Amino acid sequence: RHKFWETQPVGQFKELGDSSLPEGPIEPPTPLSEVKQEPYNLPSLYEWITCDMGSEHMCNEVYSLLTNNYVEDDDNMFRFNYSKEFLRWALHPPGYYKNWHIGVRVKSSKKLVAFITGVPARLRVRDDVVNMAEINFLCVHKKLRSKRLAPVMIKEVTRRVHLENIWQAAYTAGVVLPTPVTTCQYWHRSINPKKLIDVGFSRLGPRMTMSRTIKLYKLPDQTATPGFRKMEIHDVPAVTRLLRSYLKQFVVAPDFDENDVEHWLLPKEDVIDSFLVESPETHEITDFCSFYTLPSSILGSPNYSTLKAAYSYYNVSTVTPLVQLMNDALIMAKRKDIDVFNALDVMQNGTFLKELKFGAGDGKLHYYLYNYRINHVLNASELGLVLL
Ligand code: YNC
Ligand code: MG
Repeated sequence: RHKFWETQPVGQFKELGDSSLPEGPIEPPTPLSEVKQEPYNLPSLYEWITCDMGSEHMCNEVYSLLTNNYVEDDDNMFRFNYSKEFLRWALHPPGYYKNWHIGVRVKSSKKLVAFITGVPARLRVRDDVVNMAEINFLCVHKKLRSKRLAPVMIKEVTRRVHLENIWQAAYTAGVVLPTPVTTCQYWHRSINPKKLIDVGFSRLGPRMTMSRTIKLYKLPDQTATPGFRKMEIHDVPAVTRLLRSYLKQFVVAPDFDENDVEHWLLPKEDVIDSFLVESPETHEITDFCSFYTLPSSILGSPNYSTLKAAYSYYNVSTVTPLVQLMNDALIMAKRKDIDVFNALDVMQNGTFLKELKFGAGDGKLHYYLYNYRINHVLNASELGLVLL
């Protein structure tokens, strides 16, 4: 069934439910001298390149490959439109390796036709903190699909990760592969329902009029929580402590240090927004919320070309009720002209989704680990990880 994935060190479907297999790495590391030193072979018309995303020209090429060929919804109405600034942020975390940003181009024309990336991350699985790669942005040009290029891309990124003495990876996909660690569901909170209905993202509910729908999703102009403000650079130590202590409860979660928090959570215009609650009395940082901005191209609308979407990232509540904190996040998203606020049912998100009028989407997202076995499929609420 899975000619490629059956050959890889990942949990296989036939092992599901066999809890006699040990949790942890599936294969031991091999000596670095035994890692293949040359790139895998590509069909002869193509060549490998390393994509320097700091170069404006290269970043533009990657941006247009993804804008025209990356992930679409099941009905092909929307396609992710990661901005160039977002791509740079996603691919330049602390300690990143330039040669994990891999392109394939046509030798003769130099046209970029495929892409895959890895970035380093420390992930904790139960009590085990593991150096991993997070793999993302796998994309093959529409005209080159179903030619088994993807397995070569995956083997090449794996080789380059191994050369850095890293043997595990985490990734997400909309497709079912051997074997999900957990399967999550997307939930959507309409902020601009009129546009969402116009472009076919959502439909007018039964016995609902447009004006009743607009009223249903209306949000206050002002946030409710005293001491709610944008995160700033001097907040990095306090946010790191808050987040580290919060993420301990999940089975799989990132092991963020202050450098990671500065990179992944400090606000960056139209890429990542983060807010916190500073107690007006004690000046303690008690709560935190964040979302990233990832627009989608609208493929068939005469009226609009872009759907502005925000995605819930990491949120921590210790004093402010999570429902109130996330309602304040929705208000901030609305102020930024976001049309829809999306969230997965990971972490404690299940406790605010219905109350804040999120509706369940049809899209599923599967989380995977490479070369690390987990014996029981996790519940989404046991997952403390959001990948971009
Ligand atoms: C996918 N998304 O099952 P089998 S997510 C992984 N992730 O293999 P071909 C995928 N594998 O089943 P196409 C996959 N999609 O025969 C398909 N596959 O064993 C498997 N779409 O290859 C598939 N981006 O080249 C099959 O298929 C084999 O031409 C078929 O190319 C696939 O970034 C793709 O959805 C996805 O651009 C590139 O359809 C293409 O269709 C495309 O004939 C639109 O491939 C964009 C899209 C995927 C977004 C993502 C995460 C990727 C994770 C990759 C796995 C990483 C493993 C860990 C590596 C490091 C290890 C260390 C240490
Ligand atoms: Mg192919």
